[in-house]
Amino acid sequence: MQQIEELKQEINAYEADGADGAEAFRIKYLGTKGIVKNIMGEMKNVPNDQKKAFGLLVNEFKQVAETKYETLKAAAGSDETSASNIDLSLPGTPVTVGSRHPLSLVRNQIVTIFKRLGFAVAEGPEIEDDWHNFGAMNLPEDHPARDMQDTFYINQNPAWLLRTHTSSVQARIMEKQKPPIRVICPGRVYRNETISARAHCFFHQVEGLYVDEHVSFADLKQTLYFFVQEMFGKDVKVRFRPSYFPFTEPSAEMDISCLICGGDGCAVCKHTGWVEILGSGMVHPKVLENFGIDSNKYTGFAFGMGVERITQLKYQVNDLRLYSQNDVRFLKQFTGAV
Ligand code: 2NL
Repeated sequence: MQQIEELKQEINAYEADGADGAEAFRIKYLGTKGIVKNIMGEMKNVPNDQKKAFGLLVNEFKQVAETKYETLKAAAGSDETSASNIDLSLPGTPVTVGSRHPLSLVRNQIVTIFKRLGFAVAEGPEIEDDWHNFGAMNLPEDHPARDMQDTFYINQNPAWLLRTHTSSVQARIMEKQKPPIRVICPGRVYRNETISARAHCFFHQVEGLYVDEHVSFADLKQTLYFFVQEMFGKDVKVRFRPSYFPFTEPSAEMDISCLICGGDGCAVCKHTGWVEILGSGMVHPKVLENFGIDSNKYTGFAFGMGVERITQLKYQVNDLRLYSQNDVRFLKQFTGAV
């Protein structure tokens, strides 16, 4: 009984800060292993003639503890909402400022340059049918690109696939629109590759198409030369190498002089002084005829480039996986880039 009296005084003098302090009080005195429970357990040791008096005292003690707990809890609640406790002179909580993804930055730069040349921008579905992705583009039925090993087909309906290039978007434009057509199509494309530093199962492409009367290979060369000068600076040199695509004839790949060594030869250009940046060509007459465009009256050029590749050259990103790992240490390096 003497001890209970001391504990009561201890409770009255108890000071606690905030919700955590109130909770600590509850656990100490009112918890399942707390002091109140403990004292109640002492009842069995109290002589019979004193049990009644002890019981009254314990009940009173319990009430004192409960009242104190309610008081502490109320004080903690009002603490948090009370304006007088806010120190307005403290610095604010820092907000992490995000930045645009490097691929978005470079795609925007590419799009802006072609817009200035009068190109419209078009987007289309990432899930396509065989016709828009392959057939209309003059890829024969047995072309290796159509192979399961190279293209993702949709299990539920193998007539659908993930587009392997954004040519399917230009196909949808030519379906609806008659020449003149001047359009660029940025977007994500998919290829069934084993992921490594140099290959991924998806990448980002910008394709362009220009169809009108009298469009020539000279137009193609000058347009793409203008593009790389705007993108990489006036000092850049270009060269075209003959190539092959089923949807263009003739076809050419374009190289630019190596930005790292200025053409002297280094690891990036594999000591050739040149790096490949895009594929291009004159639109195959069959592709035009697939959309009812008279290939005797109209000609066109088309090109396609990988945004990852352009970004690699512009920002020296040497592992493709960095683009999709979402590592902020990588992404933060592009804060402030426009
Ligand atoms: C590439 C190379 C290329 C095209 C894409 C194209 C589109 C139409 C008609 C004809 Cl609608 N051609 N696109 C032409 C040549 C090359 O892409 O993307 N390399 C990464």
